Amino acid sequence: PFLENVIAHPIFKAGQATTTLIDTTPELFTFKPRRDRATKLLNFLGHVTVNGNPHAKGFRPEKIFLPALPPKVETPVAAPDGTRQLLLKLGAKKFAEWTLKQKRLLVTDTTFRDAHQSLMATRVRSYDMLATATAVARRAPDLYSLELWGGATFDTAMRFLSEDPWERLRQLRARVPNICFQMLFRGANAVGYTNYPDHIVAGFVKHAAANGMDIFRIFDSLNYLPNLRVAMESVQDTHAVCEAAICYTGDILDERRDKFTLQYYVRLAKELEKMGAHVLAIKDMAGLCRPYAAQKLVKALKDEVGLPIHFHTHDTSGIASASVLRAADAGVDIVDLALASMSGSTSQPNLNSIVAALQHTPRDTKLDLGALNEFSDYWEQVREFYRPFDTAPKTGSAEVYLHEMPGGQYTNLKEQAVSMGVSHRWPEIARTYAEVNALFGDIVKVTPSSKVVGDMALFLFSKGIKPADVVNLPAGETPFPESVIDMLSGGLGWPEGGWPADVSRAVLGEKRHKEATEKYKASLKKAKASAKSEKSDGSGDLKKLRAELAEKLKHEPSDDELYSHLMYPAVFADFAKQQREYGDVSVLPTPAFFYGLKPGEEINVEIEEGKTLIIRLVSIGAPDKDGRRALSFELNGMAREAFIADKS
Ligand code: PYR
Repeated sequence: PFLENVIAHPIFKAGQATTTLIDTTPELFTFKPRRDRATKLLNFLGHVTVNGNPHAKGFRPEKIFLPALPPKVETPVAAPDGTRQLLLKLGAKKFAEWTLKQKRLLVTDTTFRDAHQSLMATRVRSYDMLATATAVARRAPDLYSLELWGGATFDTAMRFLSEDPWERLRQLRARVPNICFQMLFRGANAVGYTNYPDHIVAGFVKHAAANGMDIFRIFDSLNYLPNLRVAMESVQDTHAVCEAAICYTGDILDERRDKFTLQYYVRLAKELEKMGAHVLAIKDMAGLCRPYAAQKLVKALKDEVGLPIHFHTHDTSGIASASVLRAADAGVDIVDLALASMSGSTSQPNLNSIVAALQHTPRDTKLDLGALNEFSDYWEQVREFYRPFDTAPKTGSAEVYLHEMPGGQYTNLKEQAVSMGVSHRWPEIARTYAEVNALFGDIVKVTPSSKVVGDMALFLFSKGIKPADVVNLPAGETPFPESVIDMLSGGLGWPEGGWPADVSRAVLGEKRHKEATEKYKASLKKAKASAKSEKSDGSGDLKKLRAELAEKLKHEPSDDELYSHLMYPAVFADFAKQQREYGDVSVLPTPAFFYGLKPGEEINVEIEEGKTLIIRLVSIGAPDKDGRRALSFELNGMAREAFIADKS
């Protein structure tokens, strides 16, 4: 440490050190305690063991979890080439043509992203994905893609798991060199909840593609297409596939619902084709696309649009597999499915069973069912670790056709109801959600518009205001949630036909309502006038933002840090602090991360390739007079202690 201090000293650095430096510079003898990685991890484990992980909702399991056994890999067999090599060889356009020519039904496995976003509030850690990733690359190389990033994963990785989302992407890429990686991208909202300036969206896309992302599914939460343009063009500037989505809501078979008709979706799809999409996604985020509607929609789109079609749905109703099979019959090219033990309910339909259903038929997926079943066995064990978050409904329910809530929102809103102490009134809340949708003029509901509907529903519910009565409230005088005010002011873009005037007036007040109406009219003109976005390069602004962040971090930020900060400034700041304090906690096994260790429990922690710590908790001491407990550990057989303030 003394030499480190000398070397780090400004006088030494400036090459002006003489032998008197030591005598004249007493601070050289103050040593920062060396907090190596192991010490930091022991402190983290100590804190969680004594006080619980603040993100584990107070759940303290009695048992010691056995590690989940990852699926077998026949080493050293290298991963065979897959869609990633094909994409890199052909380029996105030709890759899309290849996609179109495949007879087999192509499959995206959503286990690493939407499945856990929709079942377990997006809590699955990199650790559990990495443990099976090598097997996936070798034993399911015929998957079309792995959806593993974007959506809510970016935020929750930092916020609840103390993990760097960029590291997750790179580590998975290193283990899966052969299957295309796919992410969900919220158009102008990127991976956040608000609209970002064009150059931030463009910079984010470029950085993600450079770190291994291959397919970007881009959507807008109101199907407001101008919001897709910058992201779509940015993806087109990389090697990656630009998959543009139409978000599906309503029911095209119901003639009384004349807003979201077959013609509406076909028109959007044609627009997206013109905007340069390589692939078209049907994003049925709530699982509303019933089997015969799926068939009709896919057939119409296959007839009218020349792009490969990728069908995404959720099994909230319990019959989404039927929709997948009908879509397959109608010629859909790719479908999203989740491994058996991570499927069903608000997640995607069952990948393993669909593979089995299509065996020996013209749309046989050619995937290895035995391997998929082993993967599913692995996730069945892993899912146990996430019990406190695993709150999805146990069975399918036709209630979804009433409330139209996205799979990813359902468990979240229910959690909010629990925290407000009104979970027993869930059916009323679900009904209020549906009524708020009607109040807003029947809109597409997906992040972030779905969150606004949820915010409004909880607000009205807690105030005892009926949604239908909102238009009778004095204009602009009720303290509606900020998200509602922003959305009706055009902050997210515009729904088909704009917002209902009476609702806009009641929420915004007369003056702001008039301004919003003008803004809406201008947007209609602009949408017609501009064929291409007028994307500024924004490099000056990024430079400034970078400098501001450098000031905060006290070092030059990397691109990872810059984009994490730009998306979630407060969350990123907390995450960076946590990292300084405890280091990289993503290396810990999941039960240890959430629940700490029990006396006698031992874990292996690989802190880098080939460097493993064996950590054993020996005992937990009684609190001393200051309320601190001494925890005795063995670290690779050597005794170590950590002193932890007991706040429990
Ligand atoms: C998301 O934006 O996170 C969705 O899953 C729709």
